[in-house]
Amino acid sequence: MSDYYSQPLMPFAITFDQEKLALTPEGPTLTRRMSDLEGLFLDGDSWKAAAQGDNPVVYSVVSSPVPELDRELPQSITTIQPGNTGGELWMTKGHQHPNHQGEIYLGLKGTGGLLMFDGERTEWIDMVPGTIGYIPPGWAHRSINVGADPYSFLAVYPGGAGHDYGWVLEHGMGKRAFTADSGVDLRPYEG
Ligand code: M6P
Ligand code: ZN
Repeated sequence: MSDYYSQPLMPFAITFDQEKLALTPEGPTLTRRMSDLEGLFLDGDSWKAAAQGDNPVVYSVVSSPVPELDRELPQSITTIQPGNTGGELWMTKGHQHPNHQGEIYLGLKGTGGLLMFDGERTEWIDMVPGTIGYIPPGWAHRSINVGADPYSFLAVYPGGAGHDYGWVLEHGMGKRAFTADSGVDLRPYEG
């Protein structure tokens, strides 16, 4: 692996399989279970029961083999399962980019939301297949599945962007997304 990445990458094609929502060639994959989402759901008791119970997979991330290095442009597909914990819709951990670089998300399948927070303002973009959500520099971002089926999106981001998860634990995301009879109930963060 390290030898491979020590050479500049040559141009290459990546196959996007629309059925399997997979990228070939494949890079690293990431699976996040409920136990990986400590401190994120408002209802900590429900989170603990789920994490200590069947500890379901909440989301997974597959990627192409473009490395997370400065000036590279990695891509990944995240699939969030449908569900809620204490009424709060299943979501990614969410992160800030330490050097405030931008990112784009493209909705692929299912319905979701892109929640962004710059420390003061909160923005929400409804994500359906074909929606490009633009994450400007300095906005922390979290994705949420608002539907009854898995929600998948493609991300393209600067390789040196990094993932600051502590920022979200410290500052929150401005709002939380809960189940509602129709759509999503966005509530102020509190806790
Ligand atoms: C997208 C990208 C990735 C990110 C993933 C999961 O695919 O933004 O960089 O890792 O979503 O989100 P998180 O890292 O917040 O768990
Ligand atoms: Zn990001």
